[in-house]
Order: sequence, then C-alpha cells, then structure tokens
Amino acid sequence: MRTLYSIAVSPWSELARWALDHHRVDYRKVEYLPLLAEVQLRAATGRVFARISAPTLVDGKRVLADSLDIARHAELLGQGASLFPGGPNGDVVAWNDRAQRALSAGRTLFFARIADDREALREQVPAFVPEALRDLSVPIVERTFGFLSSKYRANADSPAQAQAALVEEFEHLEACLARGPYLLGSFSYADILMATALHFVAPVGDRHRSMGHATRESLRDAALAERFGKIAAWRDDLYDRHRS
Ligand SMILES: N[C@@H](CCC(=O)N[C@@H](CS)C(=O)NCC(=O)O)C(=O)O
Repeated sequence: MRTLYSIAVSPWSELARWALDHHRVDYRKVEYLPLLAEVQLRAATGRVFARISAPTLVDGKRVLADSLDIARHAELLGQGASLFPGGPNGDVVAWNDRAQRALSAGRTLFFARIADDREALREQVPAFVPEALRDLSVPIVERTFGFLSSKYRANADSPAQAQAALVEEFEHLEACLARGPYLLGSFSYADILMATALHFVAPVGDRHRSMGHATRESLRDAALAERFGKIAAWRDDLYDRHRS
C-alpha cells in the first residue's frame, strides 16, 4: 500500500491529500512529526542526505517528495476528471509558483504568531500523548517550531514582505476569479492550490479541517481575512463542491 507522510495541519500536505482523494487513489496516511520522525522518514525513503519535508509519498520504489509531483502522480494513477488541463507542465505550474510564494509568506507570519501562543503550541502535541504529559510536552513542540523556523528562514521574507506578498497574490487571485469560479475554466489543481494557500490567512471551517480553537486563531490573519473575505467564500464553496 502506498504511504503518504503528511502533517495534519499543514497546507502542503492538504494539497497532496486533495489530489489523491480527488482521483480516488488509495493510500495509508502516516502523521509526520518534524524533527522527531525525521530518521523514520529518511529510512522509509532512502533519502539519507537530501532535504526532506511533508508531504512525501512512497509508492513502491518511487518516492515523491513534493506536493506537485504527488498531484501529477495521482493524475497518472487515479480515476475522475483531470486536474491538469494542458498537461502536467501546463498552466498549473505557474499557479503552483504563486501558491508556493503565498504559502511560504503565510508560514513566516504563522510561525511568528504561534511562537507566542502557548495554547496553540499545546494543541500541536500529538494526540497519542496522554493528558497528564501534554503540558510537559509543550517545550518539545516549541523546539520543533524553532527548528522549522530556522530550516525555512533562508528563503523567508520579513513579516512586512510576507504581508505584501500575500496581498499581491490574493489580489491577483481576486482579479482572476472575477472572470469565473475556476481559474482554468474547469475545476483543476490550480483551484486546489490557491484555495489551500488561503489556509494561513483564513483557514477553512471545521467541517473540512478540524483543529483546535487556538490553532485556528494562530493561522488566521485578521486583517487579511477581512480584506479577502470574498475569496475565502469562494474557497469555502470550492471545498463544499469538490472536497469530499
Ligand atoms: N515543496 C514542498 C514544500 C513542503 C513543505 O514546505 N513542507 C513543510 C511544511 S511546514 C514541512 O514538511 N516541514 C517539515 C520539515 O521540514 O521537517 C511541497 O510543496 O511539497
């Protein structure tokens, strides 16, 4: 059985899950714990020195270590309507670049917010940790976020640049959506990308992604969520129609 290493709260993992689910591809989900489970993921993928992250899909001997590659793989394996009009290297690729820029900017702001929010950090303690040990585990979660912040610092913007990047990408999205509800004429991976990129500004409701209240608040950017309420509503509608 293929195995998807993913992080429940991470939008990059949601990209892979959505594409696999859309194409009704069977997979086993393993929750990846950054830092703590790195050795396990390296062992499972044979990527001893290469940079690793979630999502990573292991399908027999194939290791797909990027959400776009996983979506392309799902397209080849699965059933249902194509998510890549124009082929695997078509217009979707430019949308992937835009979504990755927005996600990376969103992550910068999210990491800054969660670092000061003990309750949101506590909610990240894995579910298998018993209640009596959850408070004691918060420093481990803090260390994990510290590790991730430094891992991604090299290509991170300053908070002001991150805000500006989000505004630019979501204004562009808003302008494109004025032409119709689907970015490439019919439902495609481009829609999945941009809907998911909104996660760090206005996370989708509990009906689709359940998470703790403090986690949800630390993902939200109140000012941007208000400014881009129209595209958040588009995203909610897209989830209702296309995310089972
Ligand atoms: N290019 C990758 C980026 C994925 C990514 O940035 N994943 C981060 C989300 S925070 C991650 O898994 N971090 C955990 C780690 O690096 O150990 C993709 O789109 O799949």
